[in-house]
Order: sequence, then structure tokens, then C-alpha cells
Amino acid sequence: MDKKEITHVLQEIGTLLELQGENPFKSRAYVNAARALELLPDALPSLVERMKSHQVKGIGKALAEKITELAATGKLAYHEKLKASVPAGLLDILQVPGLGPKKTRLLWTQLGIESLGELEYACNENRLVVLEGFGARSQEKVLQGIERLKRFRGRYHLSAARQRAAPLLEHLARHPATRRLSIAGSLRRCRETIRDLDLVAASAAPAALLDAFASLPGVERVEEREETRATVILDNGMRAELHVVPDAAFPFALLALTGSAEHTALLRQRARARGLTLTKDGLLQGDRPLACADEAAIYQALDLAFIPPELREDYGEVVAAEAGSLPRLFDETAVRGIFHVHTTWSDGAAGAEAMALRARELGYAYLGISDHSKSAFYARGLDEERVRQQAAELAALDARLEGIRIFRGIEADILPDGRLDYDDDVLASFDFVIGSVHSHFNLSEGEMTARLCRALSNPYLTMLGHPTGRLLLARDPYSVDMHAVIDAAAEHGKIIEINANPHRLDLDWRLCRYATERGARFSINPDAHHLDGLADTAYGVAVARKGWLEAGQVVTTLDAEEVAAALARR
Ligand code: DGT
Ligand code: CA
Ligand code: ZN
Repeated sequence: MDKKEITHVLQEIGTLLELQGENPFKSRAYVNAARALELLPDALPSLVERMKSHQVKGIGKALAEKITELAATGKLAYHEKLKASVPAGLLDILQVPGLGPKKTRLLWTQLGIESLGELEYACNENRLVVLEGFGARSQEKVLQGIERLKRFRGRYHLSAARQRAAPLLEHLARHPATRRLSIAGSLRRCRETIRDLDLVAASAAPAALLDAFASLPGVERVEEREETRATVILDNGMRAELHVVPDAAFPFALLALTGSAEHTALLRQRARARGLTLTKDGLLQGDRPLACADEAAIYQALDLAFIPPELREDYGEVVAAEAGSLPRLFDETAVRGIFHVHTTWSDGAAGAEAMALRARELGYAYLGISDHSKSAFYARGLDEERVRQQAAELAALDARLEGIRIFRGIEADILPDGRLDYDDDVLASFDFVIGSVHSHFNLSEGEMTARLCRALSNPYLTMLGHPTGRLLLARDPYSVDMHAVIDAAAEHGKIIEINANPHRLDLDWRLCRYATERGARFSINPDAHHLDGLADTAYGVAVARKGWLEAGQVVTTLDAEEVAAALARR
């Protein structure tokens, strides 16, 4: 290990000690030693020799021993032990401008934030606004800092990818050389995270279109350019690739570039079994190309019903398409109302009335408000007195507002033992109760499963909120037997939330079909913390589609009266 590496380790020890809340003198000793070492002109071997005889100013005996250990072995047991005692993600958080060890420690100890992704999520839920030493402005700055850091990371949320793809598609669609245009890849399949954007265009003038692509607003630089293809890097670091093909080849290119690779492999195999060859350029019978006007025609040529892009994951969709048993997917227009919305009563950024007006504007017939419950102190959760006050406000609002019905709910914490954090009479006073896990994520699988199953057996519970607790790109799901949880939900007639917040998308679409088999019902809930959050419902619809759900399984496709009846039966 050279001197630079050693000073880096010493500095990190100082930081780790501060993160642990150790005496500041202790951590400063390491930072000072690192500085002293940096300034000394000696080469490492002679330094180590001098340290052994206590001749180096600012470096005492204990430190000298540690430096010697580092120089000799390249490792330091003390450093390793410290590192293991602090979540690794905190060191990423320290990269955010304005967040030193003290503030990072506050985020960790007060809000349980252990990674950049969790920090971003907390900002979006306004957690930093009320945290001591922070505020609305510093929360905004933290978010900007995270945005800059993410530029160079690997994957993006579905929402970020959609937002960046939309203007690219809009501009390219207007270009005179464009005949057909589509998004492809994982974004078209609505995967929960996206590595890069894939676009396909049909055009007789690829060079002109690729030139236009390279100079679109938001494009920072061109990474690769070929005759019919260009890869660019957007100004947030995201990569986007445009393929330009002749119009007749468009459906084949779109199919191939939409993927998944597993799905298209099944199609190629099926083509071969029929004496055909399917490639990204066309469908051949011997040497003779078979024309297909669109993707549906390709599926038809393979004796298959059209398979929507969301289902192209090799999850049994080809067999279902052959048998004519694909699900009848629904879209956003089928969703009639919304549950799981936070307001300024807890950690939301907008009041109930503003949320209701926005929901009405978006065409929804009802809005189920559910602020946090009393254990969620970090989110200004409601104690019994504030529950009563809010009830009065919401009843008045519901009476006053035309054209939208307000349901009065709560997002109650599921305590570690599976109880909800209010007495039964309080729980009974709500129109609906969402039960969610917000703490004690580290239970064993058995304990967590028992916890959720007990909550699901509670007669006052209506829905299970964000069932696996995952934060995409930030936090894994807690360990839990989701099959047992789904069984319990089905047994007790409880609704399973599809949390539509693009950082969650929880229930995972991969579990939807099991839940369908068990007869479970779902609710697509945006978990909105601000006005724009209501529109996240669209991402929940994407999950429902990927999970093969039909409208009849989703309670928020019911009208207000029907849903009120369903809630009353909980
Ligand atoms: P991503 O970008 O990791 O979120 O996921 P995709 O699915 O967009 O993957 P990407 O961008 O590498 O490639 C876009 C599409 O191109 C992919 O969905 C299917 C097709 N593709 C890519 N690599 C292969 C491959 O090795 N074999 C086949 N059959 N298709 C591929
Ligand atoms: Ca891609
Ligand atoms: Zn929640």
C-alpha cells in the first residue's frame, strides 16, 4: 500500500468514527494523521522506520502501529471492523454535496436512511423538511445532488426512462424523414428499471434522421454512429440508441429490439418449426420474404394472437397466445378512483382539498386519503386526536365537493408482532385501512411472514400496502414468504396493493399470477405525497398489465358506489 492509499484509509476511519457518533477528538486524530502523512516528504519505508521510534510529529504510538500494519499487509483489522459496523451506502450519501458525516448520521439514525436510493425516496416523501438541521431548501439541494451522482450509475427507474424518452419520440415523430417510430427494449415492455433507451424508426433517409437524433435537446454527445444506428448519451448520463430501418423491415426490427431476448428466441424457434426463418430483418420462407405489415401480422404468421409488449418475458405468454387464453389487459382509462394518498396532515406536500381537486381533474370518481398512523412519528403520523380532527375536515370536504367522493382511510403501521397501531374502535372509524410495514425490516423470514399474515387476519384491515417493502435500486425486499402472504390475503379476502410509486412497484409483477391463481384482489395505489404523484397510477397499471391482471380483479376499476360496498364488506 502506498502513502496515498494509507492516507485514504485513515481519512475513511475518521469519517466512519464520525458516522458512528464517536467523540470528535477521536475521529479528528485520524484526519490529522492523514494530513500529517500527506505533508511529510519521506518515502513510505523510511517513514515507517521513523514511526517505530516515535519520531513523527502528530502520529502517536497507536496510530503508528496501525499505519505500520497497513503498510505491511495492505489491510487494517480495525478499519475492516469499523466498515462492517456502518451501512456501506452511507459512504455514497457522503458524496452528495452538503452532506457531511454529521448530517449523514442524522439521516441514518433519525430516518433509518442507509443508501442513496433510500435518501432519494425520503426526499420525495418530504422527510427532510421537518428533520432538524435540514429544511425544504436543503431537501431540494440534496435531490439535485443525488441527480448529479446518478448520472454515472447503471439503471434508471421506469418513470425516469419514460420522462426522457417522451421528448425524444416527440421530436423524432415530427421529423419529415420519419415514417414510423416506436420505443422498444425494456421500456416498451415496462420493466421496473431500465438500462438504456432503444428506439426504432422506419425511414428512407437514415442519415438525416440520425443527424437530427444526434442534435436533439438533452443529447450531450454521440457515443457511436453507424449508417443505420446511433448511440447518444443524454445530459443525465442515460444512453439512447436509435435504429433506422426501411419501412418493410420496421415490424421485424421492432419485434427484435423490444425483446425480451428470451421471448424472441421462442418465436424464432416456433418459426423454424413451421419451416420459416425469423430474423430482425424479416420472415423468410426459403428465400422468399413474407411481408408483415405490423407486429400483429408476424404473430399471426406464427399462428399466435398478438402478444402485448408487457407480456413478452417468457412467462408462458407464447403458450397462452397459441391457446387463445391471453389475459384481456386494461389501460389507465379503466381506473375509476384512487386509494393511498398522503396530505399535509402527515408527510404529504398538498392538502386534502388540493389532492381531491387534482384527482377530479384527472377524471377520477373517488379519492381514498390515507395519512400515516401514530407510530410513524418521522412522518408526523396521526395520533387519535388528530385522526378525529382530520375526520371532521374530510367529511366536510366530501360534503362540499361535487364530482368526487372522498374515502377516509389510514396507512397504519404493522407493528413487529403483526398488530396495527390503533385500538379497534379507531380502526373501525375509517372507511378503509391500509396496513404497511415501515420499520423493523430485519426480522427473520418466519417472523416477517407471521407478522404480515397476522395483520391480514385483522378484521379491520382492508389492504396490504407495498407488500414486499422494496425500494427499486435502493433497498431489497424484506425476507418474507410472499406465497404464504398472498395465501393469507386471499383467505381473509384482503386486497393486495400494487404500489404504483415508480420507486416501489410493489407487489412485483412476477407475483401477480400466483395471486390471481389464489383469487386475490388488487388495488392500484399511487401512494402519492404531492399533486403530481397522483399520475403515478399509470405505473401501477403497467405492473398490472405485466402481471396479466384483468380489470375485474382490481377494485379501483369499480365505480364509487361499487367500491364503497366492497370496502364495507372488509
Ligand atoms: P435493458 O436495456 O437492460 O433495460 O433491457 P433491454 O431489454 O432493453 O435490453 P437491451 O437494451 O440490451 O436490448 C434491447 C433489445 O434488443 C432486447 O430487449 C432484445 C434485443 N437484444 C439485445 N441483445 C440480444 C441478444 O443477445 N439476443 C437477442 N435475441 N436479442 C437481443
Ligand atoms: Ca434497453
Ligand atoms: Zn407506506
